[in-house]
Amino acid sequence: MPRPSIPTASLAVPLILALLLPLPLAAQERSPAPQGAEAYIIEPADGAVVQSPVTVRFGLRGMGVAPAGIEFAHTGHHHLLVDVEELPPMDQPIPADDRHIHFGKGQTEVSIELPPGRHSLQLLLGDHLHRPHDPPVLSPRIHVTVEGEAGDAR
Ligand SMILES: [Cu+2]
Repeated sequence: MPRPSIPTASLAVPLILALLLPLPLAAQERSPAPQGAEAYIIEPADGAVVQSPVTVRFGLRGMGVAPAGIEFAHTGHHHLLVDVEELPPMDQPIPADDRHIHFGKGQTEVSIELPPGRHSLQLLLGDHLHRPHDPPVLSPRIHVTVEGEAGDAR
């Protein structure tokens, strides 16, 4: 049976590409944040006792809000971290799950369902590629208590 011959050159090109491509991406510099840029939670107040759904309003000083995918200096979009104890790595795109909520359309508030009990909320700005800026624009972490009988929401 004749064996198919694989020309080595055709293999070498994709291999070289595969080796080279991740490098420029990984080495891409993070978007700079201007000095004094600040993210903060306008509402609710730290320590507030609230009812679900909770309206969270996002504040940003010294930078602008732009939708994800739009590369424009000193802008970004908000990410709401809910009950996140350990911050995600600051040199990688912010994870997207129910504790790391992306507002890629440039939203500046959300109404979020939270079960009764104590929760933490924190904002982290991400650039057009969902990466934290350099330095990261991270709000203080606040805590709220959602009213309701234990077991109400589950
Ligand atoms: Cu994002």
